[in-house]
Amino acid sequence: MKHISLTQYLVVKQREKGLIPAELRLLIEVVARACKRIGHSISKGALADVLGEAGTDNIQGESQKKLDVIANETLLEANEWGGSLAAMASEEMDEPHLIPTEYPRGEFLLLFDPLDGSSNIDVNVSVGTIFSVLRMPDGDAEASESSFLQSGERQVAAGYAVYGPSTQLVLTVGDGVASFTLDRETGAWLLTQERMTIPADTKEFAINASNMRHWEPPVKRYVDEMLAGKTGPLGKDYNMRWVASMVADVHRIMTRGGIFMYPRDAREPNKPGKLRLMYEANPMSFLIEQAGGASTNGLQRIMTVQPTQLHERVAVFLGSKNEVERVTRYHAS
Ligand code: P6P
Repeated sequence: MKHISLTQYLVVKQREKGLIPAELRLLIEVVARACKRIGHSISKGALADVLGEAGTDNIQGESQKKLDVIANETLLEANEWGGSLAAMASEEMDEPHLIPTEYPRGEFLLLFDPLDGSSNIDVNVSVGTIFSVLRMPDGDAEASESSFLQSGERQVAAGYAVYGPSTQLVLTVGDGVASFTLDRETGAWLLTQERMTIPADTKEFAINASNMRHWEPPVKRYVDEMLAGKTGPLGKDYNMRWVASMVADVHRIMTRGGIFMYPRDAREPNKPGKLRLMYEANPMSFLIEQAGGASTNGLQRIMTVQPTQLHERVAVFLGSKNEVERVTRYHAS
């Protein structure tokens, strides 16, 4: 079966649907190429000096893996000369990275978690790169943190690369979700699914159940009801998955449905959750909604949350629409 390339897919979106300007198409292609390089670094594993700790911490106070730093630098170097961007922001950097003055600046802002799930790297479990694209606000002469503080509804593109048994790129530019598989022989991203859709119902949930004693009542009620199975209030048996790599868990849901939850819990009650709004929850929410799913923080659509800080956290309930609506309803009552 002939698969079209990422470039051809994007040219069609640009030419036939006028959906994306050439600058955005170029940006997405460059990000996809950087993901290819990140995947290549990861695949070397212990054969190259890329595993283990970098010996530094990021803004979150989390120790950085060597590959966190490598992935971040790969994305910065790939994207700073192209002319599409005004600035970039990353989980691994305290402040936004302005495009150096020797390069032309463009109208887009790129945000990314360069290597999500990196604690899984040393045990060879799937990890990924998450990215989100916003426009520079009109009137901002130079990008600053405040330029990035836009709700998720203002994203013009979002996607992730998942470095698993196969390397895949999942992307939306606001016209549904397409997935591409890396052909390692030719280095091409080939379209392998034109339109990903998430079933409205599911029998599979994803949460770190070791935190059960810390959950808030609506989450406890919902998970207890699923655990009650066929004879319980939900009338069916559920299965559980938790990869502890958001990209891998979300990719499973994009592929076959399910609900992913990372709620606020009593371990750190002053924090709304663990995951980051701007470069984890928002891009994943854009993809999930474009595939017919739902994504809330328990109270509202994640993509309507108005950010106040670049690295702020948010509670996440995303996936099969009917299940997300249920657990969100439980928060309201
Ligand atoms: P826990 C990885 O560290 C991450 O940011 C997400 O990719 C993942 O879903 C979550 O944290 C796992 O958290 O508390 O289960 O280790």
